[in-house]
Amino acid sequence: MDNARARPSAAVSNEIDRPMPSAPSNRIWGSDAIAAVLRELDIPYVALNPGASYRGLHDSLVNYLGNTRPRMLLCLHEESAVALAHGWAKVTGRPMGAIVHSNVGLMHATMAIFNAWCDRMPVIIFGATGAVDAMRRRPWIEWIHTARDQGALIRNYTKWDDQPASIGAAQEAILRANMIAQTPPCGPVYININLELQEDEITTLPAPPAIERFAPPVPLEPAGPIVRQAAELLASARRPLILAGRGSRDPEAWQRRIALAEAVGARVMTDRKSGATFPTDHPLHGGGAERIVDADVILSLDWVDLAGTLRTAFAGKPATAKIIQVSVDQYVHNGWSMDYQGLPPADVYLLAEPDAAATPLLAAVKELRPEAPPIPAPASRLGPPPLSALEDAEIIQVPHIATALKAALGDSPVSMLRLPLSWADGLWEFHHPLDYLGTDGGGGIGSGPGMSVGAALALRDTGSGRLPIAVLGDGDFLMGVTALWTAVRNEIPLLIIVANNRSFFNDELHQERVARQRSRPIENRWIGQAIRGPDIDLATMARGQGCTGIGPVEDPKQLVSAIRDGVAAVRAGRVCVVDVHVATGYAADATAAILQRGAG
Ligand SMILES: Cc1ncc(C[n+]2csc(CCOP(=O)(O)OP(=O)(O)O)c2C)c(N)n1
Ligand SMILES: [Mg+2]
Repeated sequence: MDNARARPSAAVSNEIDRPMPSAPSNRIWGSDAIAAVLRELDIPYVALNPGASYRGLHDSLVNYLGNTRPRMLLCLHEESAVALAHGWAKVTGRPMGAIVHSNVGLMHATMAIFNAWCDRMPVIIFGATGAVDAMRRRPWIEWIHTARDQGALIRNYTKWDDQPASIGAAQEAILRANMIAQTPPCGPVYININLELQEDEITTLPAPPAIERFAPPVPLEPAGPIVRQAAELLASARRPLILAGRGSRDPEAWQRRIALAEAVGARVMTDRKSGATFPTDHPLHGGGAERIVDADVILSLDWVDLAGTLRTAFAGKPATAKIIQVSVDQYVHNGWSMDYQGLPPADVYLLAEPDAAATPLLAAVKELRPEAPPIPAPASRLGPPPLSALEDAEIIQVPHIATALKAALGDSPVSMLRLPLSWADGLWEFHHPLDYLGTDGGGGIGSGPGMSVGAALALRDTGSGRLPIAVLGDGDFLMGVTALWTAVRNEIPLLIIVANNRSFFNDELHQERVARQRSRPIENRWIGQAIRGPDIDLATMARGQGCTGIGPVEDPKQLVSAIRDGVAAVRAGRVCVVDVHVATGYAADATAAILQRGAG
């Protein structure tokens, strides 16, 4: 058959990548049995970049399972394949698959795997290797693409990896991977399926495993004296503070956090490294270092880098408040990466998942203090600059993007999939766990586009009714831009606004700081940093992949209409990139945060 004609048109969504049926046959291969477990586990998608090392599995997914449940999402780079799965997990809390070619594909994927690891997100990565039996290796290519211990490449930032030696072991490995990835602290896992296992014919398909007997464990609610101890501290505190760190996207857990804070009148701080965990316009929300210093009891709900936060607030002196730490994070630490951060003091340590701990904590606190203290009057909010600011401005500043988004969107529900380093706190309020998804986890730029596509897919498939918006830096966008093709190909609506300062600007700030320390010209900070001459036309890059591309928008007076057009395009189901040329420079608080503790 003519290959070109056999390919279905991408324009008809239920025809995307639908294979022609295979002739009925009783013959099966090892990779069919492996693919069958993915179906049993209801893994919805596998994001992949192809490679001969897993051609057996690839065939089984297409011709044995018919490319449905799981369905392939072809990516143009392995880093985007894993980033897509990471973005999916950020919304759903569940893993999807990513498949990467033997060693070389895995090497490309490493940065994204590290991001998922640091973000404690479940992702199941499948890989492959050439024949373990050297007699069966094809000359040259299969030798360079075979490694003795491929998992070693990523073992330091995955929770578990395996290279099973039989079909039964492969099935068990997939079940175990699914459990481990989703057991808090969650994280990426890797299964390497060698060529023989995939490509050898088998006589019988093993019986499907009883999936429900291999489900990830439900996080335990802490109980007993330790909960009582924490509740007593909270209930008797005069100035309690909750540091709401990593949390789930579960709206009920969100409500319990609010109830806990209100029950004891605790102030609540949140952190943009993590997704939204508390309403940012709640009267109890907000504050900075002075609030940490002032508090007499601090409850950390898996706050990322509690020790560093305390050390900064107390200028290196010991924290004066009693500290309650609620986290299971130390279960996943290893000695390679320091993503476990500094060692925080803890007067009471609940080794529990924060969302599971909130229920018994709330009950115990209410028993000790049945009358909740009055809620303070709401503080005045910063919010975006008024629309008139766009009339008066000569150049677009990052906060103006918030102004234009507000004007274009009104109150319609959106999810901020990502906000850039230059975005100041308070520009956008979060009222729901899906209002904001946090950052990359590992501080590896280039993840913005891929994670946004995965998150937008999840928002689409779960019928969230939310418009997915990612505001990305130009450096982040450019490193991962080809992920957008996967969104167009699979009809995943997504709005990307690039806060384009034509620079890796975060690092200009670092060069400026060094120049100041050394009394050297700060005027040179842009060299080796500015993405200029030629300036890159991001809208053209977007259009080249089938997106709607708008911009560059340089005139502040044009910003609202450009973003309105972008929103309309996404509402019509498209992927749209609006390239907004913004001034180089960050809001003062964003600059200070970056220089003290922010991006490197
Ligand atoms: C993979 C990777 N390379 C380099 C860095 C160092 N780095 C941190 S932020 C940044 C600049 C990001 O540029 P952009 O996305 O345009 O944001 P801007 O700082 O300009 O607002 C760089 C290069 C990094 N964190 N990760
Ligand atoms: Mg930039």
